[in-house]
Amino acid sequence: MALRIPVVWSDEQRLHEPGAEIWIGVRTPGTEVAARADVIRAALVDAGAPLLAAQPHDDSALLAVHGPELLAFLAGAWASWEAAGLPADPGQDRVVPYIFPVEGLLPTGVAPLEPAAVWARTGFFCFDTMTLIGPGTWEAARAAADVALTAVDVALSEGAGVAYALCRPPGHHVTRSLYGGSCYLNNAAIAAQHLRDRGVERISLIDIDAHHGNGAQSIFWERDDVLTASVHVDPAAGWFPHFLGTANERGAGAGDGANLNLPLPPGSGDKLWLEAVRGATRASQNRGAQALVVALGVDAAATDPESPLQVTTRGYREAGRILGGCGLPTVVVQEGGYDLAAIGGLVLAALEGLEEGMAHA
Ligand code: SP5
Ligand code: ZN
Repeated sequence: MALRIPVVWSDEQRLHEPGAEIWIGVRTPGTEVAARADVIRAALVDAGAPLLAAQPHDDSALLAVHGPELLAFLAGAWASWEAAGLPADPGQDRVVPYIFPVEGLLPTGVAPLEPAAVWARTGFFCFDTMTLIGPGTWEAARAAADVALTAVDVALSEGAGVAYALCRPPGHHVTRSLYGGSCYLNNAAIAAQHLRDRGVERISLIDIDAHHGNGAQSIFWERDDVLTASVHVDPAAGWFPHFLGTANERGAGAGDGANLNLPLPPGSGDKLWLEAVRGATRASQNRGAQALVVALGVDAAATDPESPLQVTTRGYREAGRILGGCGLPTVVVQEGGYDLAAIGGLVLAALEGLEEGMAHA
């Protein structure tokens, strides 16, 4: 039977070419490549899924989640880098940071200067050295946000109830004011906020990428209208994003109790991972969620080069069933997943499971 979930896509997303990742000072090949989206799209189209073009949305939908300074930086970063001549001298063809305004550098009450030097500005907006900007990066990231926003509109439209946003570059590591982790705009958080702005009062954002969904956690930290839950390999065991993602982080103020982290030991397989997915789903039901955003990374798969989790294709199918079992309007947003030979089948399995789960809800 054909997959019925509409797949939202924009060709402009292919324009981002990371070129490389700078890891411990070494220039290694970029992992978040356009071919990722190509193989996922091919698998879904082969399975019969309808493909929809993203519709342009106003910047206001991005500004509801991100600071205007971050958006202005991202939109102009490549042009400034090029105008400063940096691709020729010293020969760096991507925008990359070198100094960061980390907390301990600044006396209490002293805010960092926004650097005047082009080469220092990147560290004001970016938290790692892995997430490079080239000529088409902004166009692609902006298109990915439109893909997520369009998926919300489709899911809320008569009859659909569900849509898959084939976003690339991914987004779940981006906070209100900082990008990183191969991500530039937080597509899933933008989708959740768009659901709120279209009148859905309580949302759950469940992140099953192998890495902690630190971006949405931070963006919705003090809010109780968007539950954020993340199932990920334990950062305390040595994994990205290293500095946060523990179970102690529960939200604050009005959002106290509205963030749920479910870190798993490296090597965890279907059993532990699916228990955590069930835990996130239960929490979402207990809080009375009326719509679901799923940040779907398929890098928890056993063959993925970027994570030590050992989830199978059957595991991803079952996760889809569990999430679909909520019977809520659902927007699935693509995050990580780097094994080009596997990710098409993994996303397809998750979406087939979701469709099954929704049918039985
Ligand atoms: C969206 C997403 O899945 N982002 C994950 C980014 C995690 N990157 C951390 C990379 C850690 C270093 N890995 C060494 C690979 C060298 N190319
Ligand atoms: Zn990931």
